[in-house]
This record gives sequence, C-alpha cells and structure tokens, in this order.
Amino acid sequence: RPFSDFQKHRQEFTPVYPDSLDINSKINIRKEDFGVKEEIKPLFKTLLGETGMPYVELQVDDSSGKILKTAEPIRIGCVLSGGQAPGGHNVISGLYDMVKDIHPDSKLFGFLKGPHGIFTGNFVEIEDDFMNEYRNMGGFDMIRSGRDKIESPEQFENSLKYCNDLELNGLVVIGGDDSNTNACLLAEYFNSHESKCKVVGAPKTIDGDLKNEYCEVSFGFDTATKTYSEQIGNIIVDNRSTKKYYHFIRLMGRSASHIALECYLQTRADLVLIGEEIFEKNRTLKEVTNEIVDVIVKRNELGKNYGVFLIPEGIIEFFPEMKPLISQINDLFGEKTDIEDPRAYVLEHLTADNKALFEFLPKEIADQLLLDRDPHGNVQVAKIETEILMILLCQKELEEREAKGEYSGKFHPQSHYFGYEGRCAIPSNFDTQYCYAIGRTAASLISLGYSGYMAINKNLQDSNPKNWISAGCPLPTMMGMERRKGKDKPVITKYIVELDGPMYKTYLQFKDRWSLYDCNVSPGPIQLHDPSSIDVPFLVRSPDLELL
Ligand code: FBP
Repeated sequence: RPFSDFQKHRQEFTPVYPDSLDINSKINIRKEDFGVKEEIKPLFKTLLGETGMPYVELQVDDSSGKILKTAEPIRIGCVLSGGQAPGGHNVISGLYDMVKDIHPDSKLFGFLKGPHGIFTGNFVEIEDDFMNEYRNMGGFDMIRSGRDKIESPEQFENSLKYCNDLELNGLVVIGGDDSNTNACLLAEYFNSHESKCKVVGAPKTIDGDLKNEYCEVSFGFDTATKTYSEQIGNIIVDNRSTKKYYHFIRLMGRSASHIALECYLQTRADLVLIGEEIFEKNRTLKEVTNEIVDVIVKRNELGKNYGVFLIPEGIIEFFPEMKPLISQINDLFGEKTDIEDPRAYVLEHLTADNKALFEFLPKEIADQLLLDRDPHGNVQVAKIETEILMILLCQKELEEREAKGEYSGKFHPQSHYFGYEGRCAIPSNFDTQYCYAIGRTAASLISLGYSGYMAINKNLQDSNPKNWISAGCPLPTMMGMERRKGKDKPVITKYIVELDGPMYKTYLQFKDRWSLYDCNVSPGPIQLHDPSSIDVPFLVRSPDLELL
C-alpha cells in the first residue's frame, strides 16, 4: 500500500499507556460489585454463577502484585463490528503488542468482515508487517467490518466451533452497544459449552451513546466531532463571506444528539436541534419548524438572511408523532423480508394517525422510513434526509408568514450531510492513545480469565495516559430490556443527552445569543503534530463556561 509522508510519520508513533498495562508492572485486581438488573440475570446464568460478576480494576501493586507474563503463549481473535470509528486499528495494535508482551509466541487473529467472519471461520493471522501498516491509521480496512449479528443457533454453534478450532483463549469484539450485547451473549454461550475462549468487548462508536458510569466515552467520537467541527467552521467562514445561504447540516449519530451538541459547542453554530429535548418537551414537527422559523425571522429583522443550523440525524425518531409511526412500521415489518410493495403494505396496516402522518411527509422522506432495518432492528437514519425535510417545512412556514405580512426576507437553503467522512479520519491524539490502551486492557482481561466484560479506561480528563485507570466492567451490569423487531431483547442502555447535564445546560445558557449575533468560531483541523498532546472532547470534560 502506498502511504503519504504524513501517514508514515504517524505510523511510527508509539502511544503512551497506563502503568498498570506495562508488562513489567506488578498488578493486583481491585473488585467491586455493581449488580445486574433482575430481568437480565436469567440470560447470563453461567457467567454470573453463584457469586456474580464484579467490576475489576487493574492496579499497580509492587509488593503483592503479579506480572502478566505467562509461561505459555496465548491466542486471541478480534473482530471489528458495525460502523467504522477512528481508532479501531489502535485497539488491534494495543492487543497485538500486549499479547506479544505476555508471551512472544502468542498469536493474534483478525476475523474478516465483521461478525460474519467468526461464524464462517474467515480470518487472518496478524503479524508484524501487516500490523505496522495500520498503526495509528483511520478506517477499519485492516480486517474490515460488517453489521451481521450472531443470532441463529447455527451461527452460535459455528462461532464456537471456529474459536475452539483456533484454540483461542479469547475473542475481542470491537463494537457499539448492540455488538457488545451480542458479545456478552456469545460469552455466555461459550461459557455454557465449557469453551476456554473468553469474550471481551471494546467500546466503539462515533455516536458517543456508549457511555455510562463505567465507560467514560466510546472511541471515535473525539475524531469524528473534531472532523465535523472543522467542516462546519469552514462553512461558517464561507457563509460569513457572502452572507447568502441558510446551511442545514445534518450530522451523523444514529440516536442520541451528542455529536450535534458537541459540534455546536465547538463551533457556536447559529442553531442546533436536540432530539432528547424535543422528546422530553413533546415538541411536534410543526412546533420545531416554528422555532427555527422564529430564528430566521428575527435574523432577517437584524438584516441577516444567512445562518448555519445543525440537525442530528437521529432527530427523526424523537418527534412525538414520528416515534409511534416508526415503531409501528418496525413491528409491521418484524422478521418479514418478502413484502412486495412496502409502501402499499404499510398504508394498508397503519393506524389512522400514523397513516395521516405518513401521507403528510414528502414522499421521498416517507419512503426512506421504509428502508430495510439493520440486523439489530435499527432504522437507517443515515439514509433519511431530515435536513431536506426541515428545509421544506421551513420554506412552507416562511411562505405562510410572508403571505400574512410577517416576514419579507430571503431564504436560500443549502443542505449538507456530514457522516461517513468523519468515521475513518486519521485518529486524533486522544483516540490514538485511548484505543491503544483499550486494546492492551482487553488482552490483559482475557489473560486474567475474565469473560463477558467490556475493556475500559477511566480518568480520561487527565491528559497523561499513564494516569488512566484500566478496568473491566461486566457487560450484564450495563444492560436493560428494550423492544426490538417486535420483541423484548437485552441491550446496553444507550446514553442520550442528559437534560440536567453540563452540555445541555451550556447550550441553554448560550443558545439565544448565539442564534442572533454571529458568535461562531472555526476550530480548524484536528491538530496531530504532537501526538502526546491530548485535547479531550466536551462530552468527557464538560464545557468550560469561562472560555465560551
Ligand atoms: P455504530 O453504532 O455501529 O458505531 O454505527 C454508527 C453509525 O455511524 C451511525 O452514526 C450511523 O447512523 C450509522 O452508523 C450508519 O450506518 P451504515 O454505515 O450502515 O450506513
């Protein structure tokens, strides 16, 4: 593969990692019981056993600790699951270096094209040259990814067979909330079939919704939001130069509005919609349209017929009238794959309210709601052009206000979608180091015999990775039950924007001023020149009001 000078320079960087992950450190395990919801317990009987699964923290202890080097080599498989997120290759390089530190003859295998590679036994052995090409690089192209879910009894059986045939001590599933849930089901299955293969997850997703009291942030969020913020900043400056357009920018992020909110605070765009706020306040499409139009009208009164508005892609599911429509469409499709004319089928079966809304939506948007769900039952919001929907609704409302003599400005909208370009950028300094530490943690957990855990690193506000805390959190502790494809399923509870949290409070404090007075900033490109300097996202460190 050819590499740019910059890529070559970046490949040479060796990340810094917590002292507890240094192979020469003596470590002890601190355990704490965080419990598991009653309804989840029956699903993980053998993992939980009589005593449950404690949270485990790796601590340096020079007096009574033990080093992780083993007399026998270990064998680990890894898989990249779901959407790409910058830093995935560094989870693999962290794993690789740790297994070799544990024993030089240890082996790392990569299952190809996501979970499909596990149940079809499609894998490669990862060796020095192959690994070195991908150190600190973006993308998931090293072993590729896929959205398959290990679901059917045959898929579970075959996964067990191939992991046993490879004599794996462990499998690391690098994925989001759904993939980590799947990893835990696999861990239980392997355990109940007395396989020595442990299963450990790694928290991946640019969406930022895999976050809880144990996992401070999923990897990829930092790079993706910095990439989008750079692009938004560029549009802001372009717009300031001509003062001619209203830019409606839809930002990737399947469900929660973290990406849009982070980018809003980074760029101080003129307006952002927050899905969680819309849901909490039960605000309809019409009400939200009116709020956007109110801003456009006020800006016109100040002589401004331009602006930059941010729209999270997941917003469509938060409108009170949309949720029942989407959920009825999900239930109607369920496991069915053979519907000839999906539009006619749903129109025939929808309730009167849902049907009225379906028919009110522009046809292209309504049709996008019918696209196939992903294997986890999620609506493919990345394919729904919500920015165009909002433009059309605003246009209509502005025309009505113009007819009533309440508005006489110009409205020239431009639509954008920032999504895929943020998912494979060269990882930021934070993601580079964070992912490497996660990889080393996952290998350590497997070597210590833990299964059904997520490899995590905490204390991320500390800009020196040596001071981060490496740990394993039991996956069942993070789970609750949710309705998917018409059935109740265990899922890792998604972290959504907290309306009493610091990010949202900052938004509330500034939104009126920022919507009218061009307070925008252009953060510029991700700074990569000094890999050791880490700038963590607001989602981790909370915004500093003094600086805004
Ligand atoms: P993960 O949850 O697998 O990390 O994927 C997240 C995501 O990037 C969403 O933000 C987006 O809606 C979706 O993937 C797009 O999926 P696809 O790559 O299948 O179009």
